[in-house]
Amino acid sequence: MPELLDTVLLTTNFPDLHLKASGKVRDVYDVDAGHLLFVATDRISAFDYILATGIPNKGRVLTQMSMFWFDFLKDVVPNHVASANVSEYPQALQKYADQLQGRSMLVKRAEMFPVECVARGYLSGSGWKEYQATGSVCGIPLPPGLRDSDQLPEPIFTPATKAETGHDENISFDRMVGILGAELSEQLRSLTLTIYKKAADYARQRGIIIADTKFEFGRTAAGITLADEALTPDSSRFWPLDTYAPGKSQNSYDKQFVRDYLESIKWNKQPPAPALPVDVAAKTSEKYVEAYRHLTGHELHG
Ligand code: PZK
Repeated sequence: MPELLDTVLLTTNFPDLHLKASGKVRDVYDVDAGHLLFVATDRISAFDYILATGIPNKGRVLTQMSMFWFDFLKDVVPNHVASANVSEYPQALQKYADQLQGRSMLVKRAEMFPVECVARGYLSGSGWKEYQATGSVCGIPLPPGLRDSDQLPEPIFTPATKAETGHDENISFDRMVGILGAELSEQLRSLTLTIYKKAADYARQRGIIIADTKFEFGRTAAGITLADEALTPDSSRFWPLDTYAPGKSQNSYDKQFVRDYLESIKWNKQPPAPALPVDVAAKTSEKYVEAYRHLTGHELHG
């Protein structure tokens, strides 16, 4: 069987580029007036911390899965991708081709909207907590009697903003309207639900429940544009369909081996975050590659 043998990348190293934004997993660099370089590393976070060990192939899976979804959704929403083929990137980036191949996208600079557009098709996480306390999620009343991880009667839109803590803070649709105005907020809500439904229907037929997902949109010459990563395990909750059983929290498609290991060593969830045993990292890598294969029908290449 052919092996995937790329180098694990924890930290990007582009000494002559300006780092515009850095997340737990992704780094974004300025390129020119119209473009940014978006790079997915192999970092993995669990319980809110970046672990000391990278996951082989994770950055390539995230990038190529986003590219799959951007193409899948291209007739519904324009996206920010200019190219993911390094040979088409500007000359100044060619010396980094080895670091960039397969894990990066040259993207069009967008004017980003400062609201995260979350769609939820199932009750989980902060949504489940809020529902237990209030019967609503982000001000949307839900029927009584729902259990942890139940499918909702209809997917809901639950916007959020980046709080000072770096955590996302759920906001009401009315607060979103206060930030972006009614017309744009309604367009983003409608678009978010349309693309979540289309993607989640497709994924469920291929054995993966996308319980919820976060989109980031901005404005480009093409109009409202889907940016960032899209519909990856890092921006979504992926659950394996074959073991789905509401009434309890679900196993994570991708991170379950990591969470189980961290629980087994009774890490106090304070820094420094531990390293992972090689077998835990390898099995986790296989889950990302498997998710890519299930969704796309293709092996992760190169
Ligand atoms: C942009 N982020 C979020 C934070 C990341 C990403 N096409 C674009 N145009 C302008 N700005 C952005 C994008 C995109 N995508 C997105 N920050 C800037 C973010 C941290 C790490 F990878």
